[in-house]
Amino acid sequence: MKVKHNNGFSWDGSSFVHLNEIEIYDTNGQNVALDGSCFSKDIGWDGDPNCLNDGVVSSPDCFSHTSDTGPDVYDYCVLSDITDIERIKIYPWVVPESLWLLDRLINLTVEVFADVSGQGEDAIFTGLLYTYDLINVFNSQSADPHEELVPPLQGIFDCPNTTP
Ligand SMILES: [Ca+2]
Repeated sequence: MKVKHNNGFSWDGSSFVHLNEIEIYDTNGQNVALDGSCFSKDIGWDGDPNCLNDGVVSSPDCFSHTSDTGPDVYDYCVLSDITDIERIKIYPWVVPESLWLLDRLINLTVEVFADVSGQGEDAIFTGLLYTYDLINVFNSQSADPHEELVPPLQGIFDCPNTTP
């Protein structure tokens, strides 16, 4: 499950991806992201993608942060098992004294894939199952997490590689 910048507008060119937590719930209401592994395309500015699934949703000090900017940067989490995803909840990185940072996240796309190989900037995502945009959901006026209900995923795809 991948969060990236959309190819449309960005705030100022400093369009990093920086998030606080990604929760991925199965149909039993369990946050299975906690058992997965999370990554950033590349890492800068003291970012740590392990903060994306550490169960802490509001720490200004533990966050992901890409090194690159632009439409091709992303964070993603790989689940440890085949999962029926019911909903996804994304918490942006919020620094109370610097809410303007949230304006970098005004145009995101979320994608759910069946599989990923490689890692970080070499990750290759295959089998796109579901996608949605988060346009102006996160900004300096809106720091709340966003929850998306994911419809039952249908289609035919190869068995995923569940080894991060
Ligand atoms: Ca966290």
